[in-house]
Amino acid sequence: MIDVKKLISGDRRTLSKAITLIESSRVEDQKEAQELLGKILPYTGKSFRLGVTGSPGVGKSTFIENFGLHLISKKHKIAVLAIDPSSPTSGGSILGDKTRMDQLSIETDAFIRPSPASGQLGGVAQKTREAILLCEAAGFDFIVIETVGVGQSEYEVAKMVDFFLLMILPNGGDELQGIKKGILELADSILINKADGENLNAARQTQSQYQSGILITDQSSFWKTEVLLNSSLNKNNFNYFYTLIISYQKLATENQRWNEKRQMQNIDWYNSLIKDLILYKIHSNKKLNKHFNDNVTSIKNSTITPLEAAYQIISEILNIAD
Ligand SMILES: Nc1nc2c(ncn2[C@@H]2O[C@H](COP(=O)(O)OP(=O)(O)OP(=O)(O)O)[C@@H](O)[C@H]2O)c(=O)[nH]1
Ligand SMILES: [Mg+2]
Repeated sequence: MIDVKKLISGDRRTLSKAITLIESSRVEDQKEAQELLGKILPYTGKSFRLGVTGSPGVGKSTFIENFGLHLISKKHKIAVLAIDPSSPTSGGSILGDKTRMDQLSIETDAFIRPSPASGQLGGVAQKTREAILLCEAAGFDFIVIETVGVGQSEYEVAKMVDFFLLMILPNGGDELQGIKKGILELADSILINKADGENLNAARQTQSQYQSGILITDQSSFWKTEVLLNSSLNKNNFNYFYTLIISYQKLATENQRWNEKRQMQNIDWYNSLIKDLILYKIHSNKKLNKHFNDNVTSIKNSTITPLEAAYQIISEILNIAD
């Protein structure tokens, strides 16, 4: 059993145990996890949720570590959740080592955790949403989610944060770095990283390329996406980004966008949970699962249309529920 009072008082061991509980796929644990989430809900929602994405090695962890230390100097408490979509079974072993963030992890006002890469329900990031809530209940007022720009995880992260930061290397356009068009549009800020030493000129060029790209795509909005240069070698750089995102929070709140965005994200989450739950129910029921697989074969053989196949499954679910 998780001690809710201890969790809310900010006890990090209890927070770790609570995250392990929500990650568990055992039915009893899931039930307890849902009860726990219900109890802590009133203590959630008061953080700044920041998502950071970018290709492997762009410098996300280094940036987050230094930015995190800056946040702590500003009296914030920071939780870092790292999603590694590349290792669905091991729970993030590839990022594991690199997310140590040695300096940040020894701070009492920091909590760092590789996030589960897979849950029974939903995509790679599903459980991360619940982990965010737990960290908030434990009093962390800045939640940073790191994800590599691989697969779908960056889209999922964009849908659960208040501010989405895309990190890019100097030189070599988006295609070379595997950056998807859609991701550029979701970014609230673009950071050209490693803007130091020999890279500085290339970084400035990349910055102006992206700036002109954004001018074309930008809609009239309360927020204009900025393209910034960063070098994590210079520790003085972090105050600018801090000021930027705090001003975002202020503007978004004044424009009613802050809450509106979160409400929409929650409704989106609710919708995707329903879809995931239905699929989960199908696969965890022997008879339904067989019917489902038989239909897959029939669809391949063109002996049934996908629509008819879906109707069959849904009416079988409804019959079971009666
Ligand atoms: N010159 C320079 N090197 C940097 C900078 N930021 C990070 N690095 C180096 O780049 C390498 C990768 O940094 P990470 O922070 O691990 O990158 P990451 O994006 O978290 O990598 P993954 O988690 O593997 O996707 C490390 O060797 C860092 O020391 C920077 O601003 N300038
Ligand atoms: Mg990293």
